[in-house]
Amino acid sequence: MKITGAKIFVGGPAKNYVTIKIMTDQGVYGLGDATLNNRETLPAAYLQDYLIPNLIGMDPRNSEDIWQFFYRGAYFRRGPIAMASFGAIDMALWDIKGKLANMPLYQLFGGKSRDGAMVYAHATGTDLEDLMDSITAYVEQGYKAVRVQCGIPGMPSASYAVPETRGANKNYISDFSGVRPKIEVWDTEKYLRFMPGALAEIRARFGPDLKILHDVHHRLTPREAAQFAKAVEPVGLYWLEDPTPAEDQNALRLLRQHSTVPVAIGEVFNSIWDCNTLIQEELIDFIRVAVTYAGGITHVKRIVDLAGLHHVKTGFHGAPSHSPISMAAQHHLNAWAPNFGIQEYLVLGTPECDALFPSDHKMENGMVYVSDAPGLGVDFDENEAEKYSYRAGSHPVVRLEDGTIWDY
Ligand code: KDG
Ligand code: MG
Repeated sequence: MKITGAKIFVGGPAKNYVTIKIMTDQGVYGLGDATLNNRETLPAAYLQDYLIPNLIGMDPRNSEDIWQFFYRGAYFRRGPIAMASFGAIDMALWDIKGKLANMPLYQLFGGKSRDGAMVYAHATGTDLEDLMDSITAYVEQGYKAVRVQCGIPGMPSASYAVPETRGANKNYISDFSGVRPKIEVWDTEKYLRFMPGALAEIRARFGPDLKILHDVHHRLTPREAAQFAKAVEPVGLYWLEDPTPAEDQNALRLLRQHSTVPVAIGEVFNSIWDCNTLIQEELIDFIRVAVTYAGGITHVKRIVDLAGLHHVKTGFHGAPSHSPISMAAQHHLNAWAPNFGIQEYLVLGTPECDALFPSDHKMENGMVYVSDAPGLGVDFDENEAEKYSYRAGSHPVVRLEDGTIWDY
């Protein structure tokens, strides 16, 4: 069996998805997602110029050898662009394998460990009451877990994932006005003064059962993160996400000495080498990698197994960054993983997105039910894809009030 060709598509509704379709001499094709927010043309070029010419003629069933060929053969290894590109090929090869076996991927991993996988939604508000309304709306839809982000009184501009106007939804993934970013202004002191009390009020309003998550988006120093974690301990958070910059893995030691709040990290990690110290030293409770940026199913499955040895659960990244193709790969991993924790979930659901990526993975009452269709269980409509093209976008850049650059 041989790979005969592959096509790349960049574009999508409200987002530039990078989709690969790998064709074979037996008519079976596989789909993969290489979307890398606001840098989408780079994995597309890596795939087109370097990886696809090598793929042609390879046996698609040898997904492990193909992964090793690209990873170890690259010499300059890792990094989000390369790993997103390898990840997309890997997903597509697993898709082909599942279709050949006539089985959904979770069966190839070892079968189901659960019927439905719990997901969390993103609640947000310009102020606490606006946020409470947003949480209420998700609770009424049956969500058991909600991430909460709130505007901070006196903060000079809206901060991460918080809209400028009440009741609005924030598209914090891409501002499509071009590659020059908007500037957001941040003030740690105001955040530290306000946020612990806000989280306590949310717990008081919604009671003990709601799983409350909060994302600091890498903005605190180790000492501030330890102070914050200690202050929010009585809230009983399900997790505290990215309290410190991801590069500084030592930062978590101080937090761990001062608090037992569960920590979730890893959405910007792209290999097992970024995770292994944090996992093996048991400095985190949830690993946030995504099949897209972390080398696909083959590599993420290794991370999940390592995590399982150290009481670390999965909490895969699922911001609208990822297309329904990589979300489908995660649905299969979530159905199987013995150490599954929770899934961030925001992608499916718009009619345009469903038309471009038809699938019967289902979301009900805050749970995802994986499809039983062979392979990934998601398709890609090339005619629909013609409606979309690449649009340049950017994430905001963050500065302190005096102009100093800070982490986004
Ligand atoms: O592109 C950046 C987003 O993926 C990120 O800001 C989302 O932090 C995020 C989250 O937890 O979903
Ligand atoms: Mg995050």
